[in-house]
Amino acid sequence: MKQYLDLCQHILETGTKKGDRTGTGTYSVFGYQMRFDLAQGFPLLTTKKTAFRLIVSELLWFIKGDTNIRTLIQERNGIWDEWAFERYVNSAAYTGPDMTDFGRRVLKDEEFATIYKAELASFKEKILADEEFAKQHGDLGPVYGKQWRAWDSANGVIDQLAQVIDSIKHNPDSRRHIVTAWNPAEVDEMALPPCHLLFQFYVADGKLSCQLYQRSADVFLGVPFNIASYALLIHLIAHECGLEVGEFVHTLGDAHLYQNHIDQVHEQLAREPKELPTLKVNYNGRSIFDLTAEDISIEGYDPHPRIKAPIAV
Ligand code: DHF
Ligand code: TMP
Repeated sequence: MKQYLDLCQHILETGTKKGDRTGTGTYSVFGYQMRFDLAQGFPLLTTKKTAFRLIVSELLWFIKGDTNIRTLIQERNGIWDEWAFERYVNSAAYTGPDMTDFGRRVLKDEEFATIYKAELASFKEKILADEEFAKQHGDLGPVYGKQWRAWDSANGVIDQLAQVIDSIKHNPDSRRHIVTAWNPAEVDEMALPPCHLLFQFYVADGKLSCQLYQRSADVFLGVPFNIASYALLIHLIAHECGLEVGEFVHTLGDAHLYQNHIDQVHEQLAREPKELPTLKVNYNGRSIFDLTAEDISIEGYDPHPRIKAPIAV
């Protein structure tokens, strides 16, 4: 995973100081590409323990076409909590303490952080306990799962994922193996417009490759998840189509390090990468649409310890 460390180094050396939507501030470069040969091992960071379990849970959630965080919370996956919570506190239904600008205030104001944590915990409890509440307030809008599996069009609902798998199987040479999550008609309804927004598959020499365009990349927190998630997706689709795995090509638009991640990045850069782990999937003749988290695991993963960092909301 030298590619990833090179990206961090590149941003530290050449990045421009740039403001951003969250008010955190970043160092940013525009346009960058990494390549991962999946035959060389599974690209899960070894220089920082990365929660593979959460990556699997999120990817299966996309694949099932789900957009509600209830499923994630049931799987003890909190990675989308803040974005559902933000919608809830901005809705008429919310009557609790003032949560304006909670993402920033939680970092600066300890008293507020306590109130916020309690409020978020009770929100999550309600999502779990009350199905009706979850339907209303647990949904992130028409995000990835919706666009991948049920893009609304004048000609009916389009299952892009099923279609692309079909086209890889039956017309491997095609240059149109594309899935896009960027639906301009619906972007405004999404809790967060898609960051990983368009991917294309490519078949050559019996191997399946995929290139992703990511418009915005939180290099310390988001990108390690994004790399492993798409690597896993390639493995699953390759198996489904009777192909070997090829390369993951990761193309980034605004690639940034948040200013409050810089110490953590230096700590990580000082570490020596270790051997990459191996992916194990128990397919048992099932399709990509029927796999569960228990079927997917990683072997030989011996990373350096986790490095914590605050997420910009
Ligand atoms: N916003 C921002 N600013 N950056 C993101 O990467 C991001 N990613 C989203 C939603 N919004 C985002 C969805 N993916 C974490 C990782 C990926 C992710 C959301 C959150 C994260 O917090 N990772 C931590 C903790 C993981 C854990 O709970 O163990 C990490 O250290 O990897
Ligand atoms: P933005 O919508 O203003 O670009 O903010 C989104 C932030 O989330 C940005 O820092 C990129 C980051 N992000 C990732 O890096 N990967 C992801 O998968 C997601 C959902 C977000």
